[in-house]
Amino acid sequence: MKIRSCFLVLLLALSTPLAAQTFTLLISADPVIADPSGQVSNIDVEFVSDFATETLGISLFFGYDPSLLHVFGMSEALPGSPSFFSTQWLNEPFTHPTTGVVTPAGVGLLGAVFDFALVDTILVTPGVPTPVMRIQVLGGPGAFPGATSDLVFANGLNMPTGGTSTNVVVWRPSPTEPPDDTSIDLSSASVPLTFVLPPSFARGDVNGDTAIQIVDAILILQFLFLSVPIDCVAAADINSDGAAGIVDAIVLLNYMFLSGPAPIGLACGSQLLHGLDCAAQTVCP
Ligand SMILES: [Ca+2]
Ligand SMILES: [Ca+2]
Repeated sequence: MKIRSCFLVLLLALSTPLAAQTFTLLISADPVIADPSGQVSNIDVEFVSDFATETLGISLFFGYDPSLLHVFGMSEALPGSPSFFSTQWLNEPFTHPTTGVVTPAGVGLLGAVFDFALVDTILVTPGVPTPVMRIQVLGGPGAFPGATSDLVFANGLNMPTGGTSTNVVVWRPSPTEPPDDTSIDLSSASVPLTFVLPPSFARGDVNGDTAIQIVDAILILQFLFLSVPIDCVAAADINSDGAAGIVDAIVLLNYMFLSGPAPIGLACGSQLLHGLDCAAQTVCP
């Protein structure tokens, strides 16, 4: 996940002064669960151009408060298949192995070049958002319900690869004209994140009816083998190993009929979600 210096070199090599154009970022975010071990929330990033263009590449940098927010993962959402795509993020400070330079935690980056041959580019229609990436986040160790924190796409962040950042889109008016890069309009590229209570659920009460009964074990098996949906997968993860599996149905049946161990975290409340889906159950057994 290490961005290569050749990408930045390419950006510079492609740079030829043209008339300034405007690219704007659109950012939408789910509320973040205020629990470091809670559910993954998504932040989606798109960019919009105010003119028709071939887009050749993009680099984006963002900053966040690592005490409130942890980046869990990043994925690309670009149309087509970029020749180069790289992401990096720092939830902890980073010490460069050779220079010893320490970069503070709380920065992330994305770099994409759509085609090094400059053939398969992205054609952008004015005003139509182009998806760029999805950032998956968790509440950081200091997050609490009601907290707010901004995710900011900013120039000038210190990068672990050295130097500072500039958010830029590389584009050209047509295949016969030279490429240029334009800094993205960052005036709206900050999004306030809100932190909410984790879903409340009880392992074993898969249907959320306040009782643990054989129907709950049956629901786990139907979910696994018949693709019958359940609202709270986390409640079906009886042994709290991060997945719903046949062992969970077995452990639950052992608990009910053979005095086996109770589901881990049986008491209703905020519990480890392991990133599993869960629509909050509002009732407890
Ligand atoms: Ca139940
Ligand atoms: Ca399990």
